[in-house]
Amino acid sequence: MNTLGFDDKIVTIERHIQEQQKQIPHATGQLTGLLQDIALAGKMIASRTTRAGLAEIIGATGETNVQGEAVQLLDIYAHQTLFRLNDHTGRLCAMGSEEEEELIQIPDQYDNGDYVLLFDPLDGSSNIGYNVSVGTIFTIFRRVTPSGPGQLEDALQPMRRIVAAGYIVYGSSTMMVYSCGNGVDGFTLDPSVGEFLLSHPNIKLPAEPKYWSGNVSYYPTWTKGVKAYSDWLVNGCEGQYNMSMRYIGSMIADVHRLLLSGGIFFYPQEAAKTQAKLRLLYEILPMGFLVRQAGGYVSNGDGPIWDIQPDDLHQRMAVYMGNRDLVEKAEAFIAEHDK
Ligand code: AHM
Ligand code: MG
Repeated sequence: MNTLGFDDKIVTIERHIQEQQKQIPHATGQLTGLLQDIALAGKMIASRTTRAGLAEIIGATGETNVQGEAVQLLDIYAHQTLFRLNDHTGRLCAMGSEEEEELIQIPDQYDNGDYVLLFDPLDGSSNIGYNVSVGTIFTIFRRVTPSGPGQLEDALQPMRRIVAAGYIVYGSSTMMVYSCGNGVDGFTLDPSVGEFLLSHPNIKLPAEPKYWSGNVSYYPTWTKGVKAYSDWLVNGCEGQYNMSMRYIGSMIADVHRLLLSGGIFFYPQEAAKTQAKLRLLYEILPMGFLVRQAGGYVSNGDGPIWDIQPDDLHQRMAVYMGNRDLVEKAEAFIAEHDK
């Protein structure tokens, strides 16, 4: 038994990505390089987040991003690291970032490639000041336009078209979790050698859910159906499940826990608003893809998100993800009270 707790072999993320690529039809090696560069970006960002308590690094820049939120210095560092590692490789035809309003084009001097990379450079960044886990979320699509600079339609694709998605969570340890559509695998960064090593192979949501996770301080703003669902959870699910409640307020950390413990993570729409908070492309599609790959179900409260066609880079949506029966229960309450 080695120190990571598995018996026979040590698998680096590089090796794992190469093996995954063999199973993807028409893969040329570009995807392998792209995922490896994302892992490298994760290591570079991790080295900064662990120093985030230092005065010169932490703190807001004084600017607001396109979502109207205060921009943290680490957000910018994470965004620029991802951009600068990927703009010149010839693998991408465009990028999209939660921190940028428009689709990001590949600079003219570099070649355009077959893929589009979308990322939330530092999810949960409002938590940095509290030393709470934050993370980078990414999605990779194959372009749909034939060649040249990427277009909006290359980025606006549904969950079912994702080629690869994942996240790097900067917590008590740094982990990269990703899927190319063949299950979900998790790697822990060994800082002494600077490598992500396979520590959580083939992650599946446990059948016995452990935690439900939603910000109940918004209860007064919710619809009757969401209130009824939340009441059902708070009151012990009529004895059907033995769950406790956890909510970090950093989606990446809440969904990471969900993947390992089972349960439900939900962020509903406020009754009076037309849009919810979480971003479809940058947060819901990639994290939902992983939950689905781990055996779960992802809904907007009305039905599956799997086929929903995004219509805007920064579109927001309600989301319920986790063990299928718990998500379907939410849908049932919403159907009963809100329709
Ligand atoms: P961010 O991308 O600006 O960090 O915002 C998204 C975060 C999610 O990580 C988290 O699930 C949510 O906002 C928490 O929101 P709230 O504080 O309203 O519960
Ligand atoms: Mg985010």
